[in-house]
Amino acid sequence: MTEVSKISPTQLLESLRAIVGDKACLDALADMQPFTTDYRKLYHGKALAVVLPATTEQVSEVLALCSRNHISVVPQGGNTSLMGGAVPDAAGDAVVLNLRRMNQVQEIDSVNDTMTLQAARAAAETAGRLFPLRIGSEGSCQIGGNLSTNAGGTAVLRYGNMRDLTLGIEAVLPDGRIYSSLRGLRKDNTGYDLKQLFIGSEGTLGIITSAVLKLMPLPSATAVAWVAVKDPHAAVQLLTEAKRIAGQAVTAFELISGPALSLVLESMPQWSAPLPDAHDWMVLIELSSGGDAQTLDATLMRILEEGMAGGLINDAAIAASIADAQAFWRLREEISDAQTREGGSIKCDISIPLSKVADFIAQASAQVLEMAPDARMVIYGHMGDGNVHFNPLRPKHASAAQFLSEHYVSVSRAVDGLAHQQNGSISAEHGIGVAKRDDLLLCKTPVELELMWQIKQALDPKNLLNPAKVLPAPSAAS
Ligand code: 2HG
Ligand code: ZN
Repeated sequence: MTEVSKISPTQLLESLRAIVGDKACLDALADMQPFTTDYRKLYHGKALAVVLPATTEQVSEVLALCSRNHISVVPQGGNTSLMGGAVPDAAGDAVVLNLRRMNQVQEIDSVNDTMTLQAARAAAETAGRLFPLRIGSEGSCQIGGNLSTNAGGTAVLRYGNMRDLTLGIEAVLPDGRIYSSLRGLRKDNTGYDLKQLFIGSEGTLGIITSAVLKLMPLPSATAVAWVAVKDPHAAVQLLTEAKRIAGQAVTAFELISGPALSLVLESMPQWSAPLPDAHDWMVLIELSSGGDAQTLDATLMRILEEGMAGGLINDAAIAASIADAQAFWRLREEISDAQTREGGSIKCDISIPLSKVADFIAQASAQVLEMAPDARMVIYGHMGDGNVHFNPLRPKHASAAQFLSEHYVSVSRAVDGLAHQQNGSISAEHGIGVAKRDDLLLCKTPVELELMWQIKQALDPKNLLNPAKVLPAPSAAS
């Protein structure tokens, strides 16, 4: 139970300003609004103040101050969470701590192949290295948010997610203490791997303020194709063939349903489809390597020819230039924002063992269409990881409010339930936030829930850091 704060709002503001400076502490409603509303405009919270510290020491002092006075803190990076994970609730008794000023690259070590934090891709490229995390919100999300949500995206197939790409972190604990493992070691078996507790914990255990990230060689050749496949089974078979032929060079393998592409083309009429005809299922394949472009082009051609010969592929377009490749990727990356603009999307972020993913899509689609026969089946995602964004969208004739009130609960329960039954996950890469919090009760065992609560209690005994996110209330389990 959180104790009631004894500090007055005026005293709190004065103390926060003494730590971060006047300009970095906002309390006017209009100034705070961008920080208290989530990216999809589904959650509208309130805050006592928004602070924007510039150093780890300032984060530590803010947390210590809030902890002493029993004030909750909601950490925030680029505020791009799709699950409402980075905004406060409507009670108005929390401080939002936004980390956007903490964006310095401290060091790039090109011998050890690591770099210390933020603006990672651009800084890595300047040093002739690749930081391989690739997600749609790249322009606005922040490395701290990527770490706290264990972000994935379109290149996990080749390079892994944030957990795989991180060698060390620095995090401020809820009481202001600072934990650090910024040593850049690739091997270190000295007890528990504490950094992995903070990565993916969505700011409920500590605030990540710095990180040592893995870098990769910058590829010298890239080959991209937009491919119409017979169905999701054929897509899985094509992926297996692609891996057999191209091995490690297979960098991305994204599934896109016909309705997903149509939605993008309707909202961006100036863009064109890569193939002349409409197709029910397509994949976007990217190969990359450190070798020469001709060899990689020939490898891609061989994958496509064998796929055609095997009856897996109906048609394909190969990107003839970097501009073509970017245009293909732009279509893929726009799907999420096109849904946000359209409104009325039921987001299920499923992962399933690859061997079962095509059957899952067929079964889940049949169930959803029985409940909502006119829904647009916006299904897409990172097929290579068995991660499907299964997002039924309102039919054009229904309003978002009408579609969601009628179908949100039953459709997401059915889709998530099917995924859970098949050993899948109900949140492969978007995290839990508030949107999926109570669904953890359905998919985690009592032992898993108990361990999570015990960890939260050990690190944040006053329950002040990003409260009511991720973990369902213990009482909800009984
Ligand atoms: C993507 O892969 C993102 O585009 C967003 O994970 C997915 O909006 C979504 O459901
Ligand atoms: Zn995704």
